[in-house]
Amino acid sequence: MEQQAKKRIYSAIQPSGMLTLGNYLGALRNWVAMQEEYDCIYTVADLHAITVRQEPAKLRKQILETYALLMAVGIDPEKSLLFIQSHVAAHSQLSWLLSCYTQFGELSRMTQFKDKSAKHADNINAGLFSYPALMAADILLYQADMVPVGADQKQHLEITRDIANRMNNLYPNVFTVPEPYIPKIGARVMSLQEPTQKMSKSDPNVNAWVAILDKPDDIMRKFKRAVTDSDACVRYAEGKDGINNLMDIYSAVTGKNYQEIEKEFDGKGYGDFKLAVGEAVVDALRPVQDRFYDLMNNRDMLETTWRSSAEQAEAIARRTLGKVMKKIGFIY
Ligand code: ATP
Ligand code: LTN
Repeated sequence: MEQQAKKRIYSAIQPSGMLTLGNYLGALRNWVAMQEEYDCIYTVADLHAITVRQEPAKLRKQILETYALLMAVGIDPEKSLLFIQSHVAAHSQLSWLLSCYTQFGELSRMTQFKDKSAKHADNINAGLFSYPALMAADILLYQADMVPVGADQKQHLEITRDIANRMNNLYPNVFTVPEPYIPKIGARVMSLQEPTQKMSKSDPNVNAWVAILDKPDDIMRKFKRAVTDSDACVRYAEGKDGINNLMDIYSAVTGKNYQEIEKEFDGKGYGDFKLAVGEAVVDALRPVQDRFYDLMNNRDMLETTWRSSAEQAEAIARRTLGKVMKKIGFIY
């Protein structure tokens, strides 16, 4: 019997500074798990990053670190493609083509555009506005079947689907219309200081979030200071947002369920629990950090890896770009 091809997954992350425990438990751990079942293509979205002003040396460092960190968490370039978006020119090329099939009105409705243009009022550039056309190009170039995205990117995936359907109506079968992928497991990690808000690296209060590369002492300090409640009993319940969040984190890194955690800390105070969560997170991140620093000392290997992945990606991307250009009417 002919073997059915694996479904293809595409995802990307911007190299916009420190990745957090939220990015790790909510997104990257799933990226790693999906490699076993799917044909995965992962990208460091550096072209997206310049929609807000970047300092050249800092951007270069962040692209390199984000790439190394993706390998350190377990993305395996032998199993998946892992490359830097700007290394495959077809992303920019298809983005232009798609932007001519994307309407001003629909781009104006994007909440990320509205938020970011309010935040960067001095630099509301055309790239920030047409950001979704580049994201659609990323996904559609590889004819991806599924895209794992968090809540904040759902609207961008919707517009990608609209663009793909519009193109398919004009030029039959040009694109696969991607589905959102909702992972089976996936923690939503909340701020350690305001546990009703999601943990976010752009939070100016550094005690609210844990970076994947934070030192053990800093991780322990942040957990010791985590906001809890006055109930003094480790149990999962409505209104106990701080404790619920710590239980979710503990569960995600140890594999224990709520019942097991409640039993383990029966009769113990929050102090003991916070220490245990901190230590479990330190233990979970230690191998990632060790691999990261090894990789950063091996720049040649990183370069060889991203080049090889980009070459393989390019072969797929050029095929799609050629098809689109021919259908539109270019002499290709
Ligand atoms: P920012 O805080 O600057 O908006 P971010 O930390 O939300 O950035 P993104 O780059 O927008 O990070 O997200 C990358 C991926 O990580 C997305 O898939 C997103 O859903 C996931 N993610 C980010 N924060 C969390 C969190 N606290 N819990 C679970 N998943 C998260
Ligand atoms: N916009 C996304 C990153 C991103 C992406 C993509 C995600 C760029 N291209 C394609 C999924 C598919 C973000 O900022 N999180």
